Amino acid sequence: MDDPTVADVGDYWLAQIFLRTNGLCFSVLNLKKYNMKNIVALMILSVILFASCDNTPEPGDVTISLKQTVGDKDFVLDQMIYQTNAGHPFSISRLRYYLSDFTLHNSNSEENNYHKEMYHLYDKENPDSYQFTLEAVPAGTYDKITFTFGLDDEKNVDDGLDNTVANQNMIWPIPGDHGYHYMKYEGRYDSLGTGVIKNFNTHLGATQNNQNYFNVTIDLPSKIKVDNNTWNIDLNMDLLEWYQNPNDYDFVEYGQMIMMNQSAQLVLKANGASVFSVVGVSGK
Ligand SMILES: [Cu+2]
Repeated sequence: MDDPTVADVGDYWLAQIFLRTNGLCFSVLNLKKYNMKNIVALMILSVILFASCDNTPEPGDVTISLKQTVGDKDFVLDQMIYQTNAGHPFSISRLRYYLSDFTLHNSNSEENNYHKEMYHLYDKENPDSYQFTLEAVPAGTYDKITFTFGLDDEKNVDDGLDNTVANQNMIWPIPGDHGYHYMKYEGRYDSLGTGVIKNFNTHLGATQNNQNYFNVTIDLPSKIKVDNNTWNIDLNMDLLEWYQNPNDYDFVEYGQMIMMNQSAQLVLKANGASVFSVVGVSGK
């Protein structure tokens, strides 16, 4: 065999660069000669190997679908078919609420949690609001979610949200306060079933400088593995839970308007800890 020429040595290092660049995919390659023909063959081979070895996980989307129940009953408007522990049959005429700042917890490493600063307004009267999507969630395995019920104190200021009619309709009107309602949950109740019908307005928000939003963390019933795919999480609000566990909330005791009643806000906030659950996870 002839001594290596200068060109052959150059070819050798080119080959080395290819080998090292694509090193993950090469285990054994024994090249005797490093002429241009071999280099071309090596390039083609490396492309093939690289493509076949390249299964780097890709981001995906996670859709949150907002559901509601009332105890063991479906949520329907304007039917007096529900009853609180305090003894009042009731119907529901309106439901709007904000959820914000979702975190997906990565079961491999908490450092890789996905966190999105955002807000979403659910409105029973607007089916477009029944779901929203967290886009381009990094690849990973996620096993629980955290979110804020309502709006944190950074968002919950005057003009803190986009200037839409829907947000305008949620503005918190109490003089000296700022921001938006976290929730408008309204209806009628039949006082202790006596036939005396009155309104209730479960309007939650930050009143008199008290921040009443809270965070909720829920373990997913099954893990989601994001890799170039779309997942759906069904997130349920049990509307009856606002009025029980741990406190039996009595419409009569707190009256029709609770926007300036911090003790009512605290009772409802405590009950709010158990209103949310994940009732379904699907994807592939
Ligand atoms: Cu209000």
